[in-house]
Amino acid sequence: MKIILVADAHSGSPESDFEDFFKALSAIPEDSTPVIFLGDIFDICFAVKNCEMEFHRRFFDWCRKEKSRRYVGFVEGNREFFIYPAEKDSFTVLADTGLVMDGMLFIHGDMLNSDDRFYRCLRIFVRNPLIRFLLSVCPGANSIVYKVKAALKRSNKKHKKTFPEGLVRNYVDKLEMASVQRVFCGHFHQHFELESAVTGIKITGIDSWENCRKFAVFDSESGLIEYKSFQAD
Ligand SMILES: [Mn+2]
Repeated sequence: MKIILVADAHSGSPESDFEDFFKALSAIPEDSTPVIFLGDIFDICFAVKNCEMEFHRRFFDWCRKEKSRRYVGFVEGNREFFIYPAEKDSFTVLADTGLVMDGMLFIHGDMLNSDDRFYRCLRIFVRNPLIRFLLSVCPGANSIVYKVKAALKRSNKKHKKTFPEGLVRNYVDKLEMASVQRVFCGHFHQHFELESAVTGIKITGIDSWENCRKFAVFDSESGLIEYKSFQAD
């Protein structure tokens, strides 16, 4: 079985506009190959009234249509808020932290870095029903959204300079999910593979669409990943 993995498009920012991403998405062959989104598909997305943009809706509509022919999974990234559970009808499976399919665990990857305390606090602060309610009733909500985005950028920059190999290794060494053999994540904007000597679990980091303009295709029979650019004929 093949699975298309899409990570970190960060679409909707000036550097990575949504139209380019949507073109690639629309060029995915019309078959039953599952597609799993590993988060940060949007540069920022609050799936709340007053904050939602037209292109967010176009993406959710595409997923809702596609889920009738294929499995469409979505794991929220650290730039995405309240998609879970609001958009659960748009996907086959929608997860806020991770989704499991056939012995594979799909996560965004933002929670691997246990050193990033500021981020962990911010995550708890922003992801709560009160904030969600305030955003939905406040007409100036978009300006708050951009403040959160700026704070995330500062925090991520500090922790993105070097790839935290030790932390990633530590995560798979300690992972206790009996059915899981392989883990896939985005977030680090680079391709990597690590195998735990303790649990034997392999973790694969998927390069970002923002960087490489390609989607990853995982072949579960060979265990290999190939990056492909999808373009309309
Ligand atoms: Mn991320």
